[in-house]
Order: sequence, then structure tokens, then C-alpha cells
Amino acid sequence: MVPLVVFVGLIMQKSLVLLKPDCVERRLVGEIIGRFERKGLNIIAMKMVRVTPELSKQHYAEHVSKPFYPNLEEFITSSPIVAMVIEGLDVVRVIREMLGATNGLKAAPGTIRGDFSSSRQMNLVHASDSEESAAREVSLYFQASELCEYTPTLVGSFRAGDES
Ligand code: FUP
Repeated sequence: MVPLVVFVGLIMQKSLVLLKPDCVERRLVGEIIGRFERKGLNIIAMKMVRVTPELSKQHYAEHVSKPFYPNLEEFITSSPIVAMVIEGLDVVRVIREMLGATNGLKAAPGTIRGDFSSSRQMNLVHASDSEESAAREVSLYFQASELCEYTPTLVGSFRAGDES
């Protein structure tokens, strides 16, 4: 019997990615942006930001009432961050898998956190965990006019024409 294979088209998504204070302080910005570039993802917006306590509370709204939140706010406001919007097919899942588990000590080798982080809080990078979160988070950090969407000239070197 021939197995039935159903191909579900992958959708183009955006993710809000933050290179956190530990990433900037440790001079890992280029290393980590390089991983996203080498994967073939599209960076469509990028800037340095100093997160304020107000922005931190908006970004981490689901965590504000948790015991660890004060420490998290102190950390995320401690140095500049690099905020990016990255676009690609299924990119929310793809980037979360590139990051690895939240706690660097539990993240698999080969992932960004698994290779560079030994901490739950100082885990180098944030990425949106769903399309809904991405829409909310992108609008916290960027105006619509700051997004530079484009089709890379070399798109045909990254995937076949029917893979979208
Ligand atoms: P993630 O989705 O991987 O960014 O992780 P969470 O939404 O669970 O947590 C948000 C941030 O809070 C993470 F960067 C890690 C941090 N955190 C702590 O600092 N202490 C905790 O006990 C739990 C999470």
C-alpha cells in the first residue's frame, strides 16, 4: 500500500527577534545574526534599542506578576539590545528551534542557547512564540514604515520554486 503523503503549504511569517543585553555585552551580535543569515532568513528590520521599564512590562505582560519578573526587567533594561524583524517560511517555529530550550543549560548543542548560554535568564535571544505574539511584539518595537520587505535576488539558491 502506498502511504498517503499530504503536503501542507508553509506560510510566510514574521518573528520579532531581540538580541538581549548579554548578547550585546558579550559581542555575540554578529555571530548570531550570521546564523540567521546563513539559514537564508530575511532580516527586514533592525535597530538598537534601550528597553525601558514600561516597554519591558508591555513585552513581558504575561510574566509581570511572576516572582522572577523584577530580575528579568532589571536584566532586559541593563544594556542596549538589537531588535529585528525576521521573515521566512514557517519562521516562528524555525527560529524557536534555532534558539533551543529557554534555559541554556538544557538547550541542545547546536542551538544558539545550547552553544553560547549557561543561564535561564541570560539566554541571549528572544523570538516570538506564535504568529499572534509576533504581530503584537513587532508593533511594540517597530512602526509599519520601518519594515523593509523584499524578495532576495538569490531566493532560487535557498529553495525550490514549488516550496512555498
Ligand atoms: P522564552 O519563550 O523561551 O523566551 O521563555 P519564557 O517566555 O518562558 O520566559 C521569558 C523570559 O523570562 C526568558 F527569557 C527567561 C526568563 N525567565 C527567567 O528569567 N526566570 C524564570 O524563572 C523563567 C523565565
